Amino acid sequence: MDKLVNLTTQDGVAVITINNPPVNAISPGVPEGLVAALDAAEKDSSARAIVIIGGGRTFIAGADIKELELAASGRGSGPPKFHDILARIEDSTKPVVMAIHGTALGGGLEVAMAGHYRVAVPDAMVGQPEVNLGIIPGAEGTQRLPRLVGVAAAVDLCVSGKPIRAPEALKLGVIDRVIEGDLLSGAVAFARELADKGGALRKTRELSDKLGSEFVDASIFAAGRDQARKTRRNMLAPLKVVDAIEAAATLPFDEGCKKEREIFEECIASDQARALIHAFFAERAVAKIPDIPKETPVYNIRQAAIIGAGTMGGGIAMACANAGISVRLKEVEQAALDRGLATMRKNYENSVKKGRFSQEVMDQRMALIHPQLTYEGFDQADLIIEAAFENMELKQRIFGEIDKIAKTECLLASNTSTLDIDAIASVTSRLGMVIGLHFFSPANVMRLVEIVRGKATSKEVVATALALAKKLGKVGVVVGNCWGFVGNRMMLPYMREAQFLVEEGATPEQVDRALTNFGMAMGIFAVDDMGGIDVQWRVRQERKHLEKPGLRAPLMLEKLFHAGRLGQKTGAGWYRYDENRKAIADPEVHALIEKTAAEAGIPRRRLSDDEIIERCIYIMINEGAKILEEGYALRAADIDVIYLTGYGFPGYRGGPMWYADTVGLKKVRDRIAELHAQHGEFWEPAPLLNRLADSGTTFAAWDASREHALAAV
Ligand code: 3H9
Repeated sequence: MDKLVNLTTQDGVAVITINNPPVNAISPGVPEGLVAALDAAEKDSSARAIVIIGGGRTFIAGADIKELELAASGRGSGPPKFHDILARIEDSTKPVVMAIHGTALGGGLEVAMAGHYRVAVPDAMVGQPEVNLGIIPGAEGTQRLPRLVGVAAAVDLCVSGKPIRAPEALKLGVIDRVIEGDLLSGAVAFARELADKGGALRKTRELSDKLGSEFVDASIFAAGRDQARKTRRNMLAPLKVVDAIEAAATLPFDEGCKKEREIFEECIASDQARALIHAFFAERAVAKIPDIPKETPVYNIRQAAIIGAGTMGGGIAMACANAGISVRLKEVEQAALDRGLATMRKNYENSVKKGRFSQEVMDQRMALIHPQLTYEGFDQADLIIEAAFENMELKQRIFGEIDKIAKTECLLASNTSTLDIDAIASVTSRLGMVIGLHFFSPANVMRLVEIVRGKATSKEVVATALALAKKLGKVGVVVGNCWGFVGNRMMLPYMREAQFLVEEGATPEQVDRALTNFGMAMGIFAVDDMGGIDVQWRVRQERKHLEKPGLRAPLMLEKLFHAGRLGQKTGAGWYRYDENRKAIADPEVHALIEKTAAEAGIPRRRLSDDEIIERCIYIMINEGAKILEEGYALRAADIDVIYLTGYGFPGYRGGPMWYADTVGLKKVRDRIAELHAQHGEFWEPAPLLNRLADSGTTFAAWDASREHALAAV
């Protein structure tokens, strides 16, 4: 028998175990192994029932996404087909019980639903997350799930892609029993009960009582499509999955399956699926650092200490507390500490109100955060994170102080978003223990952490930072130490170009609309107003001496700053804000822009949305190419992950570098060259971009070729 699938017996029940680590994906060989095991189990007269279980840490986490990647890019022999194995399971003459621990996701849940019954441990998760990959369930999930849970719940689960825990799955009807204690023994006992009871086997495909009526379902499908449009803007799969579920409610099972397959094939052939599958693997590749092997020892982070209880410090404290890490939170003044705590409490209360977790959980988390005005207890901390104001002198002073207090094996991290981590480390006696941990606001929510590796940062410290990011539920991306690191370094030219666009004739709202239509979570001017015009202004002052004389400088930032329009916090910036912080286009700003442009002799014209997108996105891509070649990012895909998880770049476009590949690097470079001719130096094509465009290749291919070279480091 194939070693991917094993067959044993326990108490008169055949136990089929899938062993395809790490997550028991349905790779080639697994369906074949399952069929062989089922055949053998049925022939075995001593086995009265069958249990299918996952070996290792999980049940089945889905179809093998590597297979889907091949199918999406037109390689391989097309997307896998699971119909035969599903029918084989469902048509088994002996009761089949699926025993779920870990996750049953996507194809994993689809296999489970072909069983006659399902049991799960309390913390198991089940779901149809395919929309996150730009596809729909393609193994009859859209047909079986509504038969188990009803049309409304199926629409919700498939459109949101969110997995649910076993107790909720039980309530909905996805599973039949929650097993406390040993899963296999519980599943075997349940299978024996079923065999004792006898009678016809329950086949999911034959159920219909939850499929509803045409009249009721119509409003559910309409609401589902609304939900898809709102929560998954511009995406194909979340809308299409509703069509597939509609087929389940209106067509016989086999025809519904055919319809599902057509839609699945349409989705997997889309740019969106390719981009989202790229994003899936890119997110996992970032943790692989060529000179830092997986076995690198890491420091155990049990106690953290944070300096600064402002927006960043408070958010980081919450992120730590959410992961069960106790935190000392230091401020200089009681009032600031009180403000920080009040904000944290309010954030937690909102989560409790929304039902995300209970009051008890909130109390536990708040109890892990210890506010204080001194360095008391900092000598016990495993990690100290400085989250003070973005100022080198201040940061160096703090690092000088904590270096004296912290124990030798304590990591010293700065949450700086732009500053030189080596200069910060230089005031300490432990260069190897210093690292940048650039969290993004709100730090308790945003998934990205840029891990800034200084020239002396030790491998163990980098490995610890990566492990910590994972523990906090975040994505840590290791970046080099240059101004703004990767994310903000690319953001600077993006913001500058957006200002040039309004000086030349666009309005802030036109630019923002074009960007959000492109898929960005927020427009750049809305981002500016949220972060604070004063913050931008201060960054500019610090870098003014680096600006070449004679080069065009954006004009509006100064004007807004001196007009006291500092963004949301003053009720006005690029926009005006009402009492609910809703942005409203402001004729005063339009007038100020027109006056500024006239004074500077900048001719104004009508700009197309296409030009806005090209100038905002291509300028980032060009900077990204420079960053890559200079070695501040390891891979183009790392830059993508930074923009997808920290800057609201749309997942279905795969990140800026992937997007450049899909447009075609030659096309991108030629347009950049045109803009260079029109607008000068800022647009000089990056040498790497020139080379890749000339040789007709892609950033993805460059990553792949370098991956071999890096592996040899
Ligand atoms: C589907 O099922 C389509 C069907 O409807 C029908 C088709 C016809 N395949 O995330 P981790 C790898 S679509 C291949 O770090 P965690 C992953 O790349 C699929 N590989 O662990 C990584 O490899 P490496 C629907 C997979 O504990 C390693 O496993 N299912 C797959 O943080 C560890 O992953 C999903 O969308 C896969 N399906 O999280 C679930 N899954 O070590 C996708 C994982 O070489 N998976 N790998 O970098 C997940 O959400 C998480 O991996 C999971 C574990 C929650 C399971």
